[in-house]
Amino acid sequence: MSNLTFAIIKPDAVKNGNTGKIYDRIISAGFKILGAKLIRMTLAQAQGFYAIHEGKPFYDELTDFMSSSQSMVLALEKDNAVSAWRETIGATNPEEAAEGTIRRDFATSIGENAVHGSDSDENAKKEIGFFFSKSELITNQ
Ligand code: IDP
Ligand code: MG
Repeated sequence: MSNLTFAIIKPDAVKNGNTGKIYDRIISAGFKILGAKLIRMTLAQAQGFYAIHEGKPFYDELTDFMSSSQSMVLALEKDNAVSAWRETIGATNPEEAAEGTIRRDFATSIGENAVHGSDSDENAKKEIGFFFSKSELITNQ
């Protein structure tokens, strides 16, 4: 089990003014923020990041959406970070997300669902490396 995961506050949540509220959820759920930055993802970055979904019917919509405006990328630390963060964000479809989860409270649809969370330790490592250089991560506190 690793203690790292990767999160994105997606363009819908940033646009809707929910960045601060989602930060509060991250902190009150006990995660330490090791890295955070506001970016405007390029289409090529979105396509690379979501390459695993290439060919699925929602791939173009997803990569267009993720590159449509600003998002916040975050490296998070907590015991069992991957499963703890997936629990905090809830199911992909906000209609199926449990009460009190971020997607239940802030997502607008299955596509524009407020946040991303890694699905495995291996992918968490890859995804953090996709958006952060080593010098951008605070690992010595
Ligand atoms: P996850 O984000 O909960 O891990 P994935 O299945 O990995 O869900 O899908 C990645 C992202 O693709 C979702 O968060 C959502 O934004 C989008 N997505 C997934 N399924 C659909 C769909 O059926 N319609 C539109 N967008 C979808
Ligand atoms: Mg996923």
